Amino acid sequence: MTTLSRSRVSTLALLMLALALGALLFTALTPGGENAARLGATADSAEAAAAKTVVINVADYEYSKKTVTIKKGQSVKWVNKDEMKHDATTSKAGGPKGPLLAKGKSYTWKATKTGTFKYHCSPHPFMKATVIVK
Ligand SMILES: [Cu+2]
Repeated sequence: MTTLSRSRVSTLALLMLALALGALLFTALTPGGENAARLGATADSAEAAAAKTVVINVADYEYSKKTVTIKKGQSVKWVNKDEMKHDATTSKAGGPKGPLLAKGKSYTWKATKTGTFKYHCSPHPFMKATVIVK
């Protein structure tokens, strides 16, 4: 073997190694075809669900959003950030009727009827807000 061909061989070997490493890295970093499709679908549906849910924080005896307008089929999620327990409830049929939430707990209500739902907090009737479902 001449010096030239030996160097050509080692260059080829290096290239092969680089390709193999690259392929390995690619495999490690990107999920396989079927998995990718499944992961994509999961991400999409999670995203769609998130887009359909309006989050209202309850803090300092207040609902963070006084009026929210959503479409039928969308959800509203109340998250209690207070040490005090709160809920979000209404006597109106089809409206939210959440349980008393301890700090960090949440209640999700899916709007199945159109209408204007004024709701309040049972132990603190001065806490009021409205969800409009169109
Ligand atoms: Cu309250």
